[in-house]
Amino acid sequence: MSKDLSEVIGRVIPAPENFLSPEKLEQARKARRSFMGKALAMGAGVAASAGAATRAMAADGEEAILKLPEHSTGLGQSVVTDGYGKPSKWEANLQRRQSPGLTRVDQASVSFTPLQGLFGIITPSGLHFERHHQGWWDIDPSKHRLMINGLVKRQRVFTMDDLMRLPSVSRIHFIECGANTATEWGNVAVPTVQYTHGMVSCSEFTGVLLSTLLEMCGYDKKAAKFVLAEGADGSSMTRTIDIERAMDDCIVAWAMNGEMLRPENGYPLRLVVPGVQGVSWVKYLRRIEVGDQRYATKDEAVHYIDHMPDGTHRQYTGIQECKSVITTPSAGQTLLDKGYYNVTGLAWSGRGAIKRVDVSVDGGRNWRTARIEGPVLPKALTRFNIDWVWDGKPAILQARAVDSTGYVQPKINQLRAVRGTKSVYHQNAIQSWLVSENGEVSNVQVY
Ligand SMILES: Nc1nc2c(c(=O)[nH]1)N[C@H]1C(S)=C(S)[C@@H](COP(=O)(O)O)O[C@H]1N2
Ligand SMILES: [Mo]
Repeated sequence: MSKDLSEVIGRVIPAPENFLSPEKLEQARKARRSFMGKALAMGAGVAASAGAATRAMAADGEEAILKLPEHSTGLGQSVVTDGYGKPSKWEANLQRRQSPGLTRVDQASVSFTPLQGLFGIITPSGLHFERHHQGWWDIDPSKHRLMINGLVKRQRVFTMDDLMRLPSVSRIHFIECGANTATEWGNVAVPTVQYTHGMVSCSEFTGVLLSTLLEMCGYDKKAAKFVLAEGADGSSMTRTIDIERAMDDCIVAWAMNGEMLRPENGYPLRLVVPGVQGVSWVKYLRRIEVGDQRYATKDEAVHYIDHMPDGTHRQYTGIQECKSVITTPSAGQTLLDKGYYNVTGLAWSGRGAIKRVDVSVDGGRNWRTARIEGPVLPKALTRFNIDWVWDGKPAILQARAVDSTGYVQPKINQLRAVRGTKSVYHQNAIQSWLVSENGEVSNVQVY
C-alpha cells in the first residue's frame, strides 16, 4: 500500500452479536450517513449509539481528543481485588456461543469460538471452543489418576504430582473438531465464521510427552502397535492412536496458555494429539493402554466415520488436512465504506507448517499471496493478512492455504468429487464470503 491509508481506510461492523439484525444494520447505516453528513465530532458516539461496535476513524477536531475525559483527570480503580482478571466490559459481546442452527442439548453439545473477534494465533482460554459428549466436570486433581497398562513391563498409576514432576514441554498447537465446517457439506449457509469454523482453537499446551511415560513403563517396542486413550467422564471417550504418533509429539497436558487447563477443556489432564481431530484429544485422561491392534471403540467404529460414495466407510481418519478461512471480513459483518481493508484470517495443517496462503477477491479467478502476520509453527494456527481496496462492487473473498507437504487446500467441488455428499467430518474446502454492494457479507459456495 503506497497510498496514504488514512485517505482510504474502510470500516467493518464486526458482527458483535451472532450477526446483525436488519434493524441494527439500518441503525448503523443511518449513523454512518449522519456521520458523513456532519463530517465532524461524534464519530465514535454515533457509532456506539447504533449499538454496533465499529472501530471508527476519528474526525478532525472531535471532542474525544480535544476535551480531557474523566479517566484522564480522575482517580482510577484500585488493583483487581477479586484476583483473576477479566476482559473489558466493552468486549462483553465476544463470547463462545451455541449455534442458532443446531439443536441444543446442553450436555452433549458444542460452543463455538468467536473467530471473527480474535487476533494473532492464540485463542484466549475463556473463548476456547467446547465439545462435550456427556457434560464437563471440575475434577479434584488430588483424586485424579492416570494409569498406563497393557503391553508394558511396568504397569503404573500416576498422581498429578507424579506427572508434574516429570520433564515437561510447552508447545503451541491447534485443536479442531473433525466436524468443524461440517455444515458446508450440505451447502447450509451458516451465518457467521463463528459457526462455520469456530470448532478450532489454538493454545500453548504444557505437559509431559506421552513418549516419556511409555518409556518409563517399558512399553513393548516389538509388539506395541497402538495405544488406547480413555477419559474419566461418563461419555467413555476412548480413542485408538498409532504407536508412532504416540511416541512422536503427543503430550499428556495439564496446562493451557500458562495456567492449569480449564475444566471444560479437560482439567486436570488431557491428551494433546497435534494435527489430529479433536475427538482424539481425550479430556479428563485416566488411562493409556498399549496394545497390538486397533480397539474399534464406539467413538471410532460407529461415530467419527464418513460414508464414501462407493459404500465404504472412511474410518480411523485422524489428520486435519490443510485449511484456511478469512475471519474479517466474514459472513455476518458489514462493510460500511468503500476503501482499504486489511483482510485477515487463519490457516493451519495437521501435517505440518503453513507454507503459503493465497487470497482471491473475485471468487477464485485471481490470487495474490498474503502476508504472514506472526509465527509459523507446525500444527498451529497461522495468521495471514492482505491489502484490499473495496470498490463498492460485489466481491467474493477466498483464502487458499498450502502446507509444508505441498498439499493445496481444495475447492468444495474437488472435495465432493472424492468424498461424495454423505460425509460429516473433515471438510477442509476453500470458504467463500460474498460481499454485496450494500456491504453485507454472507456465506456462499463457489464451485
Ligand atoms: N473425555 C472426553 N474427551 C473428549 C470429549 C469428551 O466429550 N469427553 N470430546 C472430544 C471432542 S469430540 C473434541 S472436538 C474435543 C474438544 O475439546 P475442547 O472441549 O477442549 O474444545 O475433545 C475431545 N475429547
Ligand atoms: Mo469433536
